[in-house]
Amino acid sequence: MKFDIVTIFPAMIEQPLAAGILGRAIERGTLDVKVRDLRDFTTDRHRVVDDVPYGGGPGMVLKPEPIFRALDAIEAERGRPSAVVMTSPQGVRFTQDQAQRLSRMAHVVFLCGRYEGVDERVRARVTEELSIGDYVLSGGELPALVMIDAVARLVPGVVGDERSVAEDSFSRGLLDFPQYTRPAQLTGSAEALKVPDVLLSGNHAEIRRWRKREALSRTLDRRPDLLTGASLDEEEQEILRELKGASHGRD
Ligand code: J9Q
Repeated sequence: MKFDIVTIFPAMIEQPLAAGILGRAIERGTLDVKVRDLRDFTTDRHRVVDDVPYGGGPGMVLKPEPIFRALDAIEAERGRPSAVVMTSPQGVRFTQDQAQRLSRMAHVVFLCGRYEGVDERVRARVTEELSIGDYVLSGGELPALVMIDAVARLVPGVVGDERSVAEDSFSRGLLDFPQYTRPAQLTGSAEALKVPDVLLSGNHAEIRRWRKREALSRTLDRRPDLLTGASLDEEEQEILRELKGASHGRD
């Protein structure tokens, strides 16, 4: 899958993408990522990318022409992209479903907005505006990285073990069950820090059922909103009924 990212802070994108799972996928060629410095698409001596807002007010607004030239260059060099995403607080919320949808595309361009704003005429070249949540940020670089990470993980071959993608918490619609690794008992520690016996039992049917119960119990407790959209099998529905029954009068 191809990604192009248009930004005034290329280092903010390049360094994080070079690390970890995505970095390896880029090395292997499974992902083809090009970071574009918006200043390279200016034509004036001072490489100016922003200007004061018409009508007055504080802050600077990203100028349209460098952005148009960057998008034209991307299309000339790499072909017509499947989507041009602008990261913006005014966007539709980016969710796992949005990540799934974008991961099926061949080529996605990310335009990193600025806190102060982007000239409205840029929206004519943008196919979608996406937000990662309701908080004030200085720019769209971190949101673009969040989206690229979530999308790229879903591209076949990016994550080594396909099972971790399929079983991933938000793909399943539930929160994760608790995980433990060795040692089974922390020396000198209380009972509470012991790994649950069921996980050491070797009884895989019991382990599966315990994990389902823990995932459902956590989700019911912390994110009951997720249960509306989760697709639960027969066993999970039964466990959930038990958990709901047991919780009556205790909330
Ligand atoms: C560009 N706050 O915030 C949440 N999702 C995207 C953003 C954002 C921001 C400022 C500039 C994007």
